[in-house]
Amino acid sequence: MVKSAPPPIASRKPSKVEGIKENSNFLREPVATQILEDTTHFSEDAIQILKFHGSYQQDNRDNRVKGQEKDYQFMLRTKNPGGLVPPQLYLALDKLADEYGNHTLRATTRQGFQLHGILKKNLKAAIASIIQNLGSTLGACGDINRNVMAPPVPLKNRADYQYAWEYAQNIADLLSPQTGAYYEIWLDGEKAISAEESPEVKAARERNGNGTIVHDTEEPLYGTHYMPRKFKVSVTVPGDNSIDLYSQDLTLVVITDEQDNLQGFNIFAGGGLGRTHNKEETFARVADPIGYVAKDDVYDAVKAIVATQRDYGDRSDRRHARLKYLINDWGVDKFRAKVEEYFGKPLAPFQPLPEFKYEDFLGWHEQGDGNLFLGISIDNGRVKDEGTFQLKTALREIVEQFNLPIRLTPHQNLIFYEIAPAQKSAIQEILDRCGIVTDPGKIEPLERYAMACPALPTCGLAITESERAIPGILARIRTLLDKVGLQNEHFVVRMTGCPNGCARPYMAELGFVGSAPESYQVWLGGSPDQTRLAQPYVEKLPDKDIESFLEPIFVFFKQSRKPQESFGDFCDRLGFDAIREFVAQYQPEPVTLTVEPEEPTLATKSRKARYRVSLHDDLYNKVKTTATSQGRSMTELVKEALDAYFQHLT
Ligand code: SRM
Ligand code: SF4
Repeated sequence: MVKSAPPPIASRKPSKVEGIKENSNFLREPVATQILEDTTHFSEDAIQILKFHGSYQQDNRDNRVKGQEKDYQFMLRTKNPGGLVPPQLYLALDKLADEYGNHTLRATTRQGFQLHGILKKNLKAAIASIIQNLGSTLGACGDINRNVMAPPVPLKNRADYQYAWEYAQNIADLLSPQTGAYYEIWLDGEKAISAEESPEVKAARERNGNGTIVHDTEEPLYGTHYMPRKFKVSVTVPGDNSIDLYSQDLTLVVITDEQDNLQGFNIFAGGGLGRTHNKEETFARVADPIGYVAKDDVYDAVKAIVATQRDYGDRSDRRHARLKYLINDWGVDKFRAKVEEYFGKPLAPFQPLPEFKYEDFLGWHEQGDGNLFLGISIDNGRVKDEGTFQLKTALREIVEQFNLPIRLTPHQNLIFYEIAPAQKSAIQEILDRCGIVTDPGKIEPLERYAMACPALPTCGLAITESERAIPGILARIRTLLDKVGLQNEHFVVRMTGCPNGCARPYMAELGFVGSAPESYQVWLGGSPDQTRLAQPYVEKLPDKDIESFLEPIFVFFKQSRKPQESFGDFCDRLGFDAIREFVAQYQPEPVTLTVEPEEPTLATKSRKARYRVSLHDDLYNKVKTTATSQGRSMTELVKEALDAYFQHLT
């Protein structure tokens, strides 16, 4: 096979960020200079480079006041391959959240933690503390390989799961940036105390492999410009879709023989979800099967894919720069052929796989070696103390007392593992005392399977609320399901405050994507196991109209579903034309509003008078919303409206 030709000179002007990366001296400037300045925020160029160090400049959007400086603060994101958070790191993060952050931690959809609300003057101390406590934020954001995901379930008797953890860590090491900038800036040049990477990985990183390496640079794999855009990898086992594999740039699926020996990996590539409203050329896309690689060649194959995207990904238009667009524009065959040039030989054919399923591993389980694990649900990933709900306290106490490792899940939950059976009751006692439900059967299933991104007030790109809105919206959906006679029904609901898709709404059965203030684009038809892309059904659904919008669809589902068919599968099978047709002819059952006399009269007191008025949903909802917004009762409002009407008549 011929050596790969040098990358083409870009025919179009590179984007501004490409210049910022080139001038950064491998991620040093302008961050290194500006971190020493007594200011509240960084320059635009520094903000771009800071992302590679795992931090975003944000401002508290609740505190914006016209004419005043923004309330600048920083988000820090940790990189935890396979979701592993050692106990020491957890305690450090818990402390940092109180010392410098907003007193919460947020488990992310890629198995990391985020801290919010850190002031610039505290950023260095916070990052240094994370590094000194066995963590890292390097490459958690920016145009580089992001956190490598793997199923969080600690099944010690399943060799394939152990391989997934091992290779998630090794791929993370293989693709980690080599610049000294991170330790120079945040640790004053001290070397970090971190686990030694495997010599096999080190050798693989340095191997040239037909042009996968950029010679004579501090970053042999990335070069001066790093990747055209973020790059996302996961490693999983056949049948386990807890990592949402179809949404990743690159997924490796562990293939073992009958004796559980590792043989190699199936490769999927080209998934990605970010898009922009009203820009058809941007879209969510599911990954394609690419081929199979034997275990000894896996690092070279990963490097070949990274090099293909590095050299041929779009560097002029950042909206078209993800690997999914390259694969979409080229087609899988051309992409595979280019990867094989860098790889130096053909990829083997993709091996047959069972169906992929989603499981959340909540509650108490045996981990396969006599010890236990416990999956704890975290609503939208937010670890906090609030009233009688003391999740942050509970997690801290458990880690302090039992020194347990944590695996963050790709669904914003966490798993404690290596629990000796004798420790179970004491751990349960802490959780009970702190008001944390551990029996998954007792968690409202809509909440259990839902996810929402942070959105307002921290995310600069949010168009609508998400994390703060979803509890109310799920409660309204539950009320509606009860009303139409679907009491025990549940499905996967995911919400984001904008179309970037951080909570992977396009893979949900019901996806809400912020599209205008207080309005959402609604996606229907994803599968309960996240193996199929949903489709957009409406562009702008005002939050207040959720009930009147969903009711006919739920009624149609109830009437026409197959036994056990899920909501997403139903929408996909019937298609939007059939759903729209049903909705158009749907006559809602009238809702009864009880109007009571304001001041009971002697006559009515004795017989408890109640007068009933029937309203259709839209009018009922209008009355309800107006009454709520005015802080008045619905009865009062209806009475006033009727009085006005009769006055008008006379
Ligand atoms: Fe994301 C940008 C939060 C997972 C697609 N994402 C952002 C930023 C940093 C906003 C910004 O650029 O200013 C958000 C910070 C909000 C805040 O206040 O904390 C943000 N993304 C998140 C997290 C925290 C959401 C969560 O609920 O957990 C997730 C962090 C994961 C991690 O630990 O690394 C997160 N983001 C995702 C995912 C899901 C995934 O990776 O599995 C996606 C969709 C998959 C994909 O990448 O295609 C995702 N985030 C984006 C995009 C769109 C990328 C694109 O290709 O168009 C942006 C915007 C961008 O990159 O320009 C973005
Ligand atoms: Fe922000 Fe949009 Fe991501 Fe939500 S989906 S965190 S609003 S970028």
